Amino acid sequence: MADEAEFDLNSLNDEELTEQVYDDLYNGLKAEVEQATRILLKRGWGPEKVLNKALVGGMQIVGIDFRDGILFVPEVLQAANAMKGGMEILRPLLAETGAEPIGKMVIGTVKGDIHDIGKNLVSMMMEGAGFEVIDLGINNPVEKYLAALEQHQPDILGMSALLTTTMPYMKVVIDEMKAKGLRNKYIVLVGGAPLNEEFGKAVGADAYCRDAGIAVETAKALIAARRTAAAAAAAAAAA
Ligand code: B1M
Repeated sequence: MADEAEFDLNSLNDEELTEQVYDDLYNGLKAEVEQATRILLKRGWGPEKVLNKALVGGMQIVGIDFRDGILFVPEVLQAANAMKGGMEILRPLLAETGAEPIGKMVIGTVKGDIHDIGKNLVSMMMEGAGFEVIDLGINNPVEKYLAALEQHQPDILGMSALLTTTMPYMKVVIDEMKAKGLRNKYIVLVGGAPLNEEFGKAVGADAYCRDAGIAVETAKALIAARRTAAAAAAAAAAA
């Protein structure tokens, strides 16, 4: 059976194989998704291309059918598990920059929310861009975020939410940071499918990040701005 699948997948051209990944993700076939991921890499696709064209593309289809009541939670869980299989193969490749850490981020999905695929993707892309990432996982109450900030002293706090019912919890965390006088110590980035820029501003985040690539760009830009401002303040104090 495994041999048959191997033969079949290898015999497909890139376009057919991408379509096949969509089908295999849809059907929760983890081994096939992993195998196709390896084949695409072997054919010279970069890890980001495999991620975005094959895996994320396939998961979008799953999302549409979940929304429309064609797929249900057990099937979507299997699809998510298959996607994670592919992502695990890509993780070390995305992280392979060899660069010194350019900053540190604590990230987690907020309380009440167990979606973690997007957050994991952000973690991977941040690691790939040279950040050290401390991933708190899912369903994080405010206390856990605050404890992690104290323990790890990151540059950035990242929060993820995929539900309209859980995204307001980001404000709970930010308000608690304000109450404890911690808000300005950290850059706060938020993301997740139901959020938008307006929401990011309303909860008091530094930025909303539409996707993992934007999270990396935003993190780099805000860290650079913060370091420049700190250097200017230090120079002014010394003068
Ligand atoms: Co859920 N679910 N789900 N689900 N699920 C959604 C989010 C939903 C939109 C589906 C739908 O109806 N179309 C819907 C939410 C509706 C709403 O709130 N308006 C929904 C629902 C309703 C639910 C349940 C309530 C279903 C139920 O039980 N009846 C339930 C809730 C459970 C809970 O959390 N308490 C539930 C459960 C599940 C599963 C467990 C089955 C599974 C999660 C498995 C897992 O994550 N391990 C699941 C899945 C897989 C989805 C969909 C299909 C896919 C989400 C995903 O992984 N997308 C989703 C539909 C959809 O979004 N199309 C859906 C791929 C991922 C790469 O994208 O997460 O958006 P995304 O991440 C992006 C950006 O948003 C951004 O970058 C990422 C990468 O580019 N980003 C950040 C994300 N976090 C960031 C943090 C940052 C920066 C950027 O910080 C700096």
